[in-house]
Amino acid sequence: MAAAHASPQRSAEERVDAGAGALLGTLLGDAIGAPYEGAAATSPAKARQRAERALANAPLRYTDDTQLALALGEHLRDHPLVEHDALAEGILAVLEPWRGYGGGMLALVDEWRRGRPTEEAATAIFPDGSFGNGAAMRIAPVGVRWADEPWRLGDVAARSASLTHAHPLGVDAAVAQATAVGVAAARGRFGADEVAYVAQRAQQRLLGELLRTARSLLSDHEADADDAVVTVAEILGTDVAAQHSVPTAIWAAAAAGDVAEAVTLALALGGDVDTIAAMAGAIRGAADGAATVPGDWLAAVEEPDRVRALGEALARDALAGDASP
Ligand code: F2R
Ligand code: MG
Ligand code: MG
Repeated sequence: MAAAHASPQRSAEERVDAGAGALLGTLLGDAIGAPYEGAAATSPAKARQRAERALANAPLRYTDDTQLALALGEHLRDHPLVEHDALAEGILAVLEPWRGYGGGMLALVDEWRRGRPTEEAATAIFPDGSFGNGAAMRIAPVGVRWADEPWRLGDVAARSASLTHAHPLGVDAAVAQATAVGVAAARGRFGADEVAYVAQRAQQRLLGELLRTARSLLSDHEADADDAVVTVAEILGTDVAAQHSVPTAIWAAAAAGDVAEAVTLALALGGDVDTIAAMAGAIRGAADGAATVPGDWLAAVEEPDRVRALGEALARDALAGDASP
């Protein structure tokens, strides 16, 4: 087995809690962020009010981010290396369009339904493939499952992404997000050093530059300052393009002290809030564990027990260290 991101091992109990934290962070960011998808950037103080207003409207439904993370996580239990046709079948079996899906993604699954081979369908809607953040938003399960084997994590993340988001930036950003979750789970921390680690592994020059910028923004600003959040939103972007939301989420995860703060920073950043919050929450949850997630937040969202159980199961599969189903 390859080194776990060149770091000391966490205990098995911590790793299982980290697996649950990564998936619960996805769920919380998605469900609490969803009412604000498309909102303008605001101050951290006003973002805390956004969170309170969302929580007052419980139960909060999750959206495509969590629905697809669940589909991918359940797929990985039987297909730890990812198998395109089986993953497409798993997505088709659960996809509920009312949860809010990207237009390209819905058109792509229609191609699958018509029987188009998955390899062809991946470039049927956008000739270079989608660079939307849909592959990155769902990828926390890969980070949990392959946290101990960084090279395999990259391969599996890329394969899971290319099914639906074949553009090189869609794939590379999903690998970066999976790497962030994996290194956070393995090391039990996610700060400037870990952002640098993720940036070093980027294949696409633009993504690498944006990740290095995210790292430098960490030392330039106090995360809780109003101008810091607006500056980060302007420099890194907050839109649905993977390259304009994955580095932003990675900044929020590294700037935050826990899952709740990571989600609140995403609420302040605005733009594709549910997705940035889901990705930042996943990384912070992997670093800090499910035990740090506020109980009242968990009580407000849909299916926390199912999500926790899947995260724990994937972490146990990782600890067992066997890729054969
Ligand atoms: N779709 C939404 N939110 C809007 C609807 C929610 C609303 N609340 C409601 O009630 O209806 N959110 C979700 O979509 C994002 C993830 O999208 P994904 O899966 O990446 O989709 P897609 O279609 O592949 O890409 C998104 C858009 O990006 C542009 N694009 C992508 N690749 C492109 C390319 N090669 N060339 C040109 N444009 C490209 C297109 O505009 C795509 O539609 C998340 O926010 C999730 O929460
Ligand atoms: Mg969504
Ligand atoms: Mg979104």
